[in-house]
Amino acid sequence: MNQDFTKLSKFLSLILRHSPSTIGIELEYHGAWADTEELINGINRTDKYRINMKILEEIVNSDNKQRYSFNDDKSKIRANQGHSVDVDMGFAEKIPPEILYHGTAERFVNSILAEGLKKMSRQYVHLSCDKETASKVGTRHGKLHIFKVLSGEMHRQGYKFYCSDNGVWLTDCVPPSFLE
Ligand code: HQG
Repeated sequence: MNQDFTKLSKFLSLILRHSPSTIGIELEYHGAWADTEELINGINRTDKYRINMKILEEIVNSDNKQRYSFNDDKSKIRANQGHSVDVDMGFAEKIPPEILYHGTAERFVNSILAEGLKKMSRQYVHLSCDKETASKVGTRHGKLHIFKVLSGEMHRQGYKFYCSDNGVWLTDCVPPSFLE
Protein backbone atom coordinates (compact mmCIF):
# COMPACT_ATOMS: atom_id res chain seq x y z
CA MET A 1 0.00 0.00 0.00
CA ASN A 2 1.46 3.40 -0.84
CA GLN A 3 1.66 6.25 1.66
CA ASP A 4 -1.59 7.95 0.59
CA PHE A 5 -3.52 4.72 0.95
CA THR A 6 -2.14 4.25 4.47
CA LYS A 7 -3.47 7.67 5.46
CA LEU A 8 -6.77 7.00 3.77
CA SER A 9 -7.03 3.61 5.50
CA LYS A 10 -6.46 5.27 8.88
CA PHE A 11 -9.18 7.77 8.05
CA LEU A 12 -11.48 4.86 7.14
CA SER A 13 -10.75 3.29 10.55
CA LEU A 14 -11.67 6.54 12.25
CA ILE A 15 -14.98 6.70 10.39
CA LEU A 16 -15.94 3.02 10.49
CA ARG A 17 -14.89 2.35 14.11
CA HIS A 18 -15.06 5.56 16.06
CA SER A 19 -16.55 8.62 14.46
CA PRO A 20 -18.81 8.25 11.39
CA SER A 21 -20.18 11.72 12.12
CA THR A 22 -16.80 13.15 11.00
CA ILE A 23 -18.14 12.81 7.45
CA GLY A 24 -21.81 13.13 8.38
CA ILE A 25 -22.80 9.46 8.09
CA GLU A 26 -24.22 6.87 10.48
CA LEU A 27 -23.46 3.18 10.96
CA GLU A 28 -26.26 0.61 11.18
CA TYR A 29 -26.50 -0.63 14.77
CA HIS A 30 -26.78 -4.29 13.68
CA GLY A 31 -23.62 -5.17 11.80
CA ALA A 32 -21.96 -1.74 11.99
CA TRP A 33 -22.44 -1.29 8.25
CA ALA A 34 -21.96 2.01 6.44
CA ASP A 35 -23.56 2.68 3.06
CA THR A 36 -20.69 2.49 0.55
CA GLU A 37 -21.94 5.35 -1.61
CA GLU A 38 -22.56 7.61 1.39
CA LEU A 39 -19.06 6.80 2.64
CA ILE A 40 -17.41 7.67 -0.69
CA ASN A 41 -19.41 10.88 -1.04
CA GLY A 42 -18.76 11.80 2.60
CA ILE A 43 -15.01 11.31 2.27
CA ASN A 44 -14.88 13.35 -0.94
CA ARG A 45 -16.83 16.17 0.71
CA THR A 46 -14.00 16.61 3.24
CA ASP A 47 -11.66 17.77 0.44
CA LYS A 48 -8.84 16.02 2.33
CA TYR A 49 -8.99 12.84 0.26
CA ARG A 50 -10.30 11.82 -3.14
CA ILE A 51 -11.74 8.35 -3.24
CA ASN A 52 -13.83 6.23 -5.61
CA MET A 53 -15.07 2.64 -5.65
CA LYS A 54 -11.88 1.34 -7.28
CA ILE A 55 -9.64 2.93 -4.64
CA LEU A 56 -11.92 1.73 -1.84
CA GLU A 57 -11.84 -1.84 -3.21
CA GLU A 58 -8.06 -1.68 -3.42
CA ILE A 59 -7.79 -0.55 0.21
CA VAL A 60 -10.16 -3.28 1.41
CA ASN A 61 -8.33 -5.99 -0.56
CA SER A 62 -4.77 -4.91 0.20
CA ASP A 63 -5.17 -4.05 3.88
CA ASN A 64 -2.45 -5.90 5.80
CA LYS A 65 -4.82 -6.84 8.63
CA GLN A 66 -7.96 -7.25 6.51
CA ARG A 67 -9.56 -4.55 8.64
CA TYR A 68 -12.58 -3.93 6.38
CA SER A 69 -15.25 -5.99 4.59
CA PHE A 70 -17.93 -5.34 2.02
CA ASN A 71 -21.28 -7.10 2.04
CA ASP A 72 -22.07 -9.39 -0.91
CA ASP A 73 -23.10 -6.72 -3.40
CA LYS A 74 -20.60 -4.16 -1.99
CA SER A 75 -23.40 -1.70 -1.24
CA LYS A 76 -22.22 -1.70 2.40
CA ILE A 77 -18.84 -1.67 4.10
CA ARG A 78 -17.68 -2.10 7.72
CA ALA A 79 -14.64 -2.48 9.95
CA ASN A 80 -14.22 -6.08 11.11
CA GLN A 81 -13.33 -5.11 14.69
CA GLY A 82 -11.99 -2.30 16.86
CA HIS A 83 -15.18 -0.27 17.31
CA SER A 84 -15.67 2.26 20.06
CA VAL A 85 -19.13 3.32 18.80
CA ASP A 86 -22.13 1.42 20.11
CA VAL A 87 -22.80 -1.25 17.48
CA ASP A 88 -23.67 -4.94 17.54
CA MET A 89 -21.38 -6.91 15.24
CA GLY A 90 -23.33 -10.08 15.94
CA PHE A 91 -20.17 -12.06 16.73
CA ALA A 92 -20.82 -15.73 17.53
CA GLU A 93 -19.24 -17.08 20.70
CA LYS A 94 -16.19 -19.24 19.95
CA ILE A 95 -13.94 -21.51 21.99
CA PRO A 96 -10.55 -19.77 22.22
CA PRO A 97 -7.14 -21.42 21.99
CA GLU A 98 -5.64 -22.38 25.36
CA ILE A 99 -3.32 -19.34 25.29
CA LEU A 100 -3.77 -15.92 23.71
CA TYR A 101 -1.46 -12.87 23.89
CA HIS A 102 -1.92 -9.19 24.59
CA GLY A 103 0.75 -6.69 23.60
CA THR A 104 0.88 -3.47 25.57
CA ALA A 105 3.33 -0.85 26.83
CA GLU A 106 5.49 -1.36 29.93
CA ARG A 107 4.03 1.75 31.54
CA PHE A 108 0.59 0.06 31.69
CA VAL A 109 1.85 -3.18 33.28
CA ASN A 110 1.34 -2.29 36.96
CA SER A 111 -2.15 -1.03 36.37
CA ILE A 112 -3.03 -4.12 34.29
CA LEU A 113 -1.65 -6.44 36.98
CA ALA A 114 -3.84 -4.66 39.54
CA GLU A 115 -7.06 -4.26 37.51
CA GLY A 116 -6.75 -6.82 34.72
CA LEU A 117 -7.19 -5.98 31.04
CA LYS A 118 -10.04 -3.57 30.47
CA LYS A 119 -11.61 -2.63 27.16
CA MET A 120 -10.83 1.07 27.67
CA SER A 121 -12.51 3.02 24.85
CA ARG A 122 -13.26 -0.01 22.66
CA GLN A 123 -16.11 -2.53 22.84
CA TYR A 124 -13.81 -5.44 23.77
CA VAL A 125 -10.34 -6.31 25.02
CA HIS A 126 -8.34 -7.33 21.93
CA LEU A 127 -6.18 -10.46 22.06
CA SER A 128 -3.84 -12.00 19.49
CA CYS A 129 -3.25 -15.67 18.76
CA ASP A 130 0.48 -15.22 18.23
CA LYS A 131 3.25 -13.25 19.92
CA GLU A 132 4.32 -11.55 16.70
CA THR A 133 0.94 -9.88 16.22
CA ALA A 134 0.80 -8.99 19.92
CA SER A 135 4.19 -7.34 19.68
CA LYS A 136 3.04 -5.15 16.78
CA VAL A 137 -0.07 -4.12 18.73
CA GLY A 138 1.94 -3.37 21.87
CA THR A 139 4.72 -1.46 20.14
CA ARG A 140 2.13 1.11 19.00
CA HIS A 141 1.84 2.19 22.64
CA GLY A 142 5.53 2.32 23.66
CA LYS A 143 8.10 -0.06 25.11
CA LEU A 144 6.67 -3.51 24.53
CA HIS A 145 5.34 -5.89 27.18
CA ILE A 146 3.49 -9.06 26.19
CA PHE A 147 1.00 -10.73 28.53
CA LYS A 148 0.11 -14.39 28.16
CA VAL A 149 -3.64 -14.81 28.68
CA LEU A 150 -4.98 -18.10 30.05
CA SER A 151 -7.92 -17.99 27.66
CA GLY A 152 -8.72 -21.71 27.80
CA GLU A 153 -9.10 -21.56 31.58
CA MET A 154 -11.14 -18.35 31.33
CA HIS A 155 -13.48 -20.05 28.88
CA ARG A 156 -13.91 -23.10 31.15
CA GLN A 157 -14.87 -20.70 33.92
CA GLY A 158 -17.60 -19.16 31.80
CA TYR A 159 -15.98 -16.12 30.15
CA LYS A 160 -17.19 -15.51 26.60
CA PHE A 161 -14.87 -15.16 23.62
CA TYR A 162 -15.47 -13.99 20.07
CA CYS A 163 -13.26 -13.94 16.98
CA SER A 164 -13.59 -11.23 14.33
CA ASP A 165 -13.55 -12.06 10.60
CA ASN A 166 -9.92 -10.91 10.50
CA GLY A 167 -8.81 -13.20 13.34
CA VAL A 168 -8.70 -10.86 16.34
CA TRP A 169 -9.88 -12.51 19.58
CA LEU A 170 -12.23 -10.43 21.70
CA THR A 171 -13.51 -10.65 25.25
CA ASP A 172 -15.06 -8.29 27.79
CA CYS A 173 -12.21 -8.26 30.33
CA VAL A 174 -9.30 -10.34 31.56
CA PRO A 175 -9.00 -10.48 35.37
CA PRO A 176 -5.41 -10.40 36.73
CA SER A 177 -5.54 -14.07 37.80
CA PHE A 178 -5.63 -15.13 34.13
CA LEU A 179 -2.54 -13.10 33.17
CA GLU A 180 1.06 -14.33 33.07
C1 HQG B 1 -4.30 -0.88 27.80
C2 HQG B 1 -5.27 -2.40 16.59
C3 HQG B 1 -3.96 0.38 31.97
C4 HQG B 1 -4.14 -1.94 26.76
C5 HQG B 1 -4.68 -3.67 17.15
C6 HQG B 1 -3.84 -1.10 25.53
C7 HQG B 1 -5.76 -4.25 17.99
C8 HQG B 1 -4.78 -0.84 30.23
C9 HQG B 1 -4.62 0.18 25.78
C10 HQG B 1 -6.69 -3.14 18.25
C11 HQG B 1 -5.62 -1.58 31.12
C12 HQG B 1 -5.86 0.30 24.94
C13 HQG B 1 -6.77 -2.82 19.70
C14 HQG B 1 -5.58 -1.26 32.48
C15 HQG B 1 -5.94 -2.32 29.13
N1 HQG B 1 -4.72 -0.28 32.86
N2 HQG B 1 -3.96 0.12 30.67
N3 HQG B 1 -6.31 -1.88 33.39
N4 HQG B 1 -6.33 -2.47 30.40
N5 HQG B 1 -5.00 -1.34 29.01
O1 HQG B 1 -5.68 0.72 21.17
O2 HQG B 1 -5.46 -3.77 22.30
O3 HQG B 1 -4.17 -1.71 13.80
O4 HQG B 1 -7.74 0.48 22.62
O5 HQG B 1 -3.10 -2.84 27.08
O6 HQG B 1 -4.26 -4.53 16.14
O7 HQG B 1 -3.81 -1.87 21.88
O8 HQG B 1 -6.02 -0.29 14.63
O9 HQG B 1 -6.28 -1.46 22.34
O10 HQG B 1 -2.47 -0.83 25.45
O11 HQG B 1 -6.42 -5.32 17.42
O12 HQG B 1 -6.49 -2.24 13.16
O13 HQG B 1 -5.01 0.14 27.16
O14 HQG B 1 -6.21 -2.01 17.52
O15 HQG B 1 -5.83 -2.65 15.38
O16 HQG B 1 -5.44 0.55 23.62
O17 HQG B 1 -5.49 -2.44 20.19
P1 HQG B 1 -6.33 0.16 22.38
P2 HQG B 1 -5.17 -2.43 21.73
P3 HQG B 1 -5.60 -1.67 14.18
